[in-house]
Amino acid sequence: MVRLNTIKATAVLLHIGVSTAITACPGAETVYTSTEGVRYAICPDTDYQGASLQIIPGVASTTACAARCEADARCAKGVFDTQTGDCHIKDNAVALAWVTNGRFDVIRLNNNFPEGTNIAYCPFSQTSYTAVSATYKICPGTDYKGASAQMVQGVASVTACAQLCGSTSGCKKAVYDNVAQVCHIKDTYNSATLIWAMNKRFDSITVDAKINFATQGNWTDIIRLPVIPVAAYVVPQFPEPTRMLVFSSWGDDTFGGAAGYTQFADYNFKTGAVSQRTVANTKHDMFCPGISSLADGRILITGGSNAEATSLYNPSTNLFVRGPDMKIARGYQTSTTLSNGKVFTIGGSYSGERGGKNGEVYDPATNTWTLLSGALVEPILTTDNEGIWREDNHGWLFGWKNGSVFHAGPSIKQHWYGTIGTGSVAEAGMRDGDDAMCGINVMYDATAGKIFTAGGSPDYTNSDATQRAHITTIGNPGTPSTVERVPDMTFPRGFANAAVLPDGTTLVTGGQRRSLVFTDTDGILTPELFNPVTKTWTQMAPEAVARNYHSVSLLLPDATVWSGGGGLCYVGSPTGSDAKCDKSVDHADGQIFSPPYLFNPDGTMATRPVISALSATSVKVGATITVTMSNNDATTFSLIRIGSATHSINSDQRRVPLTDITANGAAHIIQLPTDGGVLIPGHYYLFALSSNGVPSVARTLQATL
Ligand SMILES: *[C@@H]1O[C@H](CO)[C@@H](O)[C@H](O)[C@H]1NC(C)=O
Ligand SMILES: *[C@@H]1O[C@H](CO)[C@@H](O)[C@H](O)[C@H]1NC(C)=O
Ligand SMILES: [Cu+2]
Repeated sequence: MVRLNTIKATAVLLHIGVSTAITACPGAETVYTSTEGVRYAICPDTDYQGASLQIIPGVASTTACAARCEADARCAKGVFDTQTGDCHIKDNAVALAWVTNGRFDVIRLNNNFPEGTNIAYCPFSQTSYTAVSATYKICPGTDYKGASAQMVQGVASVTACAQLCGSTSGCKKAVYDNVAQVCHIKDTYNSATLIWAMNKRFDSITVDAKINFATQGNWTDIIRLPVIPVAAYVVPQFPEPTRMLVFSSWGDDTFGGAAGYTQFADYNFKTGAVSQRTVANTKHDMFCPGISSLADGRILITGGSNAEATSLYNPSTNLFVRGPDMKIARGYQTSTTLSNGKVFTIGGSYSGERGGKNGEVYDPATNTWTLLSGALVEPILTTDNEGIWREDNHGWLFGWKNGSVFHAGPSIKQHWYGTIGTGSVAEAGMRDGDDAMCGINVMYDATAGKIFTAGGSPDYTNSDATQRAHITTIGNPGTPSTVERVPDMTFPRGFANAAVLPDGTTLVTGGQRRSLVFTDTDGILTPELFNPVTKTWTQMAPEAVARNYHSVSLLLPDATVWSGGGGLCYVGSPTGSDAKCDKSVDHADGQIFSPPYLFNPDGTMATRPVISALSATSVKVGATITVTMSNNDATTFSLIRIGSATHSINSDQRRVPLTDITANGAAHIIQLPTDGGVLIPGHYYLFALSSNGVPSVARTLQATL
């Protein structure tokens, strides 16, 4: 490809009169739209001063100049000289000064999303091309970011590139570089990790494989938020939740230091409404906290960047109040709600002093923390190449019977904590041969004491992730755990997230082949669904955005799953510079996944069972409730505790299948579990499932002591 000489400045010497620097178009802008739907804004009587890539003489009009800009894959900006008919083609490489000047009209690429933005659907009109073995969809102005298996030089057109993909074994995706005339062939190994993004220089080529909704599910378009959802929780609400609160740190997309305030976004997943709020009154930078929902629905957020601080969010007032400081300052600790309604936390050497972060308990009744001298942290440390700073982070904790806590990982061994009196710790069993930091962990069947775990990596970062998965079964506190290795995931995943679904399957989203904080390298876009009955994994439809470090997932009341976040760069303090930050791995967004159970075999939406009434919305652990259906097709019921998530930890979520049911027509009389260690007090989604496994929309049920 011949590189064109850079041609100096647009008519700087020809200026007549005074030109004023501007940052927005002072007049009325018009829009030029190409046949494919690529949009350019045209601002009359203004000029971009600075180097042009090319000057095309004899162009008839401003729109004709816009069409020439569109035809040139390098062109992001153009200037039309109304006196000479010169059309100046410019890119984004040189800074241009935008000024008023009656002689010129300015043209700029102005699509819905800026260049570089990740996308889930082609924003332009696609064309189809049938090559040797398959039909390809060609989406102009977009790129698949990620490793190429092969780069072929001197390919004349995008269709020639599609043809090349068609004749290359394993090629499901390709990218054509219109400037360098290079065809990038993407292989099967990497295709689960390719990120689709706006980039005018390239055209993306994809095998036109129809998603089978009934087996792979379906993702919404990307939902964009004002802050990176590093942490998130669903706000308890009757008859069903409608909102999620998500938060980052003091910055929407940055952290560092202890700033004493936190950026939140309030996202209503029913209406799509999004708003931002800064929470400053608790003087708590809540980046890298523990999160636990209390029996009364308040959310306790502990430590993080202001490491001793705690904040309590009250869903009935939508306000935060400062809670009592923890006895030990912590960051990256896990907390979990107990059978007696108290909250246990342990670990967290990422913030505050390092090491010795033994357990302590919060009692909501007295609003106090009590240190447990016998709940030692030492036994649960991993062996991390960064040392103690990381070794007590993100414990996999599950509140269980009689105030106990089962520790399922990420260390090699599992443990029992006692939280009564001065506390205790005892070994429970052997999980695996390697530490699995930031692996997924979920109690998918509390009635049977079943915990599912998978992925993670031996060291916190810069460490190959594992594909291994296990089911741990626990009985009475203090008794040995039983660990069963189950089939591996297809993909190794560090920093993945898990959401247990009403039918007991677990959806694992995101994660990367090698854990490496603040990167999207080898981020796995293909989720996998684990079925604990058949012990099989099924690959789901790919999500659009890599969800690695600082991502979350949460089950929503309509039995869909929110998956979002990733990124958040360290800049030292609120005045720090983000010059060294890779903003392309910041994901202030999410997508919602509809699992296969929501679809009929033909891909249409399945008819859901409908819960028309609950005999009570707030009941004691062990009570009996009557659930009335507006249709009779409900055969099984389950409770899933409403979740909170950060750093692959969601200690609030647990599924409690309901097994003691007497059906009487549309009414189902359900006996709830009698042990608060199984039915941890708090707010649950109550789901009914039809005989073919279609879940209802949940009703909220509060379990109290
Ligand atoms: C799949 O999701 C897309 C994006 O939200 C939506 O337009 C489409 O209707 C969905 N398909 C089905 C069958 O639900
Ligand atoms: C409950 O735990 C306490 C202390 O951890 C112990 O003394 C007591 O025996 C346990 N009770 C039951 C019923 O297991
Ligand atoms: Cu973090």
